[in-house]
Amino acid sequence: EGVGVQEYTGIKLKVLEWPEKAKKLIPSSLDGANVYFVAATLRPETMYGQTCCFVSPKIKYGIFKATEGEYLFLSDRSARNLGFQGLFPGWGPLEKVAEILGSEVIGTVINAPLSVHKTVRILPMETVKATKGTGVVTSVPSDSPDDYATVTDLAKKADYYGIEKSWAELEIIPIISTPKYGDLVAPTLVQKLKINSPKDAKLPEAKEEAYKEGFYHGTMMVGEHKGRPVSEAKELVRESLIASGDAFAYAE
Ligand code: A2H
Repeated sequence: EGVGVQEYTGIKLKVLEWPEKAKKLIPSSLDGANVYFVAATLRPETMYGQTCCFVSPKIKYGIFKATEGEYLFLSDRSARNLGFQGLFPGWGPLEKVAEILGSEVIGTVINAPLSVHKTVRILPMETVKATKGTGVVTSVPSDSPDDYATVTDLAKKADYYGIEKSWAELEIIPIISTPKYGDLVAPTLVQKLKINSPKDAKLPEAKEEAYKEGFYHGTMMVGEHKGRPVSEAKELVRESLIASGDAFAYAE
């Protein structure tokens, strides 16, 4: 990290319904416009398995104008970065139209592109870093140990987190099959390494192992590229998400 450039995919999750607490923070100029949470991912081929989308309750986010009638929910830091990549009209930081704390958008109903679960919720993740990506992380608990550890914890302590338990318990669908860890890589690794919290020190190791096994030895189990190696499907899924307008490529 800190060396070289990461090629991220920004996944656009369209807002279908804001929670009551967020409604009063959204300016009326956005009535009728589309607002998207932008999740930064390095694994676009896993988007079939999204079950929710995370923000940090403590991070300050903004809603920024991308084009006419299209607005993006992301961190201030990423709005500054994205404004210089020629993705949207104009040059320079995107125009901010609202300021919102992550905790205020928990429960937002959004559309998850490509996912078997079309409609998911925004949920809290305390380990989201303000210094990386967009500060929004879409959750794929089948293949990301961090995401699996977080949804497990959210379901266990739903009251503490102020969410409905059912929001964190969408079915975890197998999307990638591997020789070593079967077709649910993240849950298998989390159990094997006896990880029992989203802050467990063994998570980086699990994440590294899940990534290697999935990318080099995984086979797609769903979607247009079912049966193809993950190493080939990754770029193809990314291109089709971009072509359909559900994602954009960016660097940081
Ligand atoms: B990945 P790297 Cl299925 N804070 O997407 C914490 N984590 C963040 C983040 C932030 N601000 N921004 C992005 N991320 C996550 C999918 C996925 C990811 C799977 C498996 C592994 C995986 C679904 N979540 O990441 O430190 C995002 O989660 C492990 C490589 O720059 C993003 O890709 O390598 C990844 O971390 C980028 O982390």
